Amino acid sequence: MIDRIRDTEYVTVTELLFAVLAGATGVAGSYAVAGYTRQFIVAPIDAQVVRLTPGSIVAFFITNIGEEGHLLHIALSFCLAAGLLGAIALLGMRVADRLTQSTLGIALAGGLAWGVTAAITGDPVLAIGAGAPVLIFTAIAVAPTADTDHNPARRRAIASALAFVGVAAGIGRLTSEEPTQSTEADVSSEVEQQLQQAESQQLDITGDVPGLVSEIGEFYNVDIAEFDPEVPSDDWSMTITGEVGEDVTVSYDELTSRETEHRYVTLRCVGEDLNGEKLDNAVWTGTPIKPLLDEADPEGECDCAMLRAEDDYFVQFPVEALEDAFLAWEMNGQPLPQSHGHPVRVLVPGHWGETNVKWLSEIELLDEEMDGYWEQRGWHGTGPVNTIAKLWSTTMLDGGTLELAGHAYAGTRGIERVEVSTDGGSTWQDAELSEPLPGDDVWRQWRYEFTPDGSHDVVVRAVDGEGTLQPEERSDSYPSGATGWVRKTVNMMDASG
Ligand SMILES: Nc1nc2c(c(=O)[nH]1)N[C@H]1C(S)=C(S)[C@@H](COP(=O)(O)O)O[C@H]1N2
Ligand SMILES: [Mo]
Repeated sequence: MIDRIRDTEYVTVTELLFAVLAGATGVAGSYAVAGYTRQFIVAPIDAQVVRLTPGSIVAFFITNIGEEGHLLHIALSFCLAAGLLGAIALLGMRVADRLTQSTLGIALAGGLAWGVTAAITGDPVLAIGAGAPVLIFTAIAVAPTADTDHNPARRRAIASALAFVGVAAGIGRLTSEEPTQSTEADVSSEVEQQLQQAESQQLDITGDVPGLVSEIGEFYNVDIAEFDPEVPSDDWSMTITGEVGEDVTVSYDELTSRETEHRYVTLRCVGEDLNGEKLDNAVWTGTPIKPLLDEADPEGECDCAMLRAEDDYFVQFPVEALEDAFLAWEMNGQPLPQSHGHPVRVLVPGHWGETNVKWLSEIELLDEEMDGYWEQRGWHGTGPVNTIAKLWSTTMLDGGTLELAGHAYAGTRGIERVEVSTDGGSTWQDAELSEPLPGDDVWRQWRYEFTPDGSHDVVVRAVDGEGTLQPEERSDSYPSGATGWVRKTVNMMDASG
């Protein structure tokens, strides 16, 4: 009723409904053609949301919600994207109504939805994915049949919008999949040798524990942005600038033609839980950064460097730590995957994950210290890693014994010993350890088998290569990395996996 006696001044319920449908299908259409990439309309909006969220709020979410906090900004960004496209559709409907010019209104809505999406994603072709559904639903909305209550046409529109969103979500999933390297890149014989060495030194563990080299698809991932930068190798360059004798810029070709090394390097995130799984190891191919730094001739007052990346990430730490660092362009013999920093990332031996800048674009030598992205948010994660022994599996074996296993890591200090207690810490035994892999910054696997008798309070702890025992005192990961010994109560009956 309201619809029919309305004044053209006001937005009708029907129009609002169709605006919502246009917004939702526009986002879905964009996802279908672009996948979960930077060309998806939500991506640039999310980047703005992340940029504009004050650090104190981010720190609050990290401490109170943790990992799932990022779902909030993603959900908000989806709503903003749908709201933007919906508002554009509504504008088209109002123009159609006020000027009694349906075609003009429809074209305006479709054109604006396309244009705005193209402008913010930078991809005019894929922006059609957002523009087309907005145009179609604006057209349905201004058609004469749409404007009555309890209209089957309206119901049909809702049903088809839902169906469209469903199908588009399915297609978008397929579009999102990182192209699998169909032709495995030629793995150099040195990398092949290192992968084999890691495999041969692996302990014979029955439980589900990663090998000494993590699979690329299983290597953990921490990104400040929901959508990874896409940087073609040919477009990449990195500049060392600031307080230097001379700016030095290298292109990808120049970098990869320098002295090449293959190193085992382990990474661990300062934000992970004590027994968390943000700890992995790979064989990385790259070149030492020291010769490049020497060319630039750092002369800053504070001997500190600010590293910046294509995703606007930045982190600052002493030049001294940078001198031992490595610029990597391959991981386990494959080109660096997009999610791990393609085309070039930094690997800093023994320091927390956050210093290992992905998608590196600039190294600026500073005159005075400045906080990096995480330090602005209260973390202290640029220094050396804490010592940790993980208890990643407890497995009942056929013979009635219980197998305990995991990895231990202490950065450049190395791991000398892992000790296991099955009585809550009263007595300790040495675990079996994998032979150390060559390298300054590599984890070791450990394994311990015993015959359980009822319930056991299992505790594990490591001793680093300097003979220092992993501290017992417990603290949360925020702000300086979790400390304490991993403990777990195991019952003979329920131990598995
Ligand atoms: N450019 C950039 N580099 C980055 C990050 C990031 O968000 N952006 N995250 C850092 C953090 S907190 C960690 S723990 C490691 C994780 O590296 P990975 O995702 O390859 O495991 O990358 C570091 N380098
Ligand atoms: Mo991290």
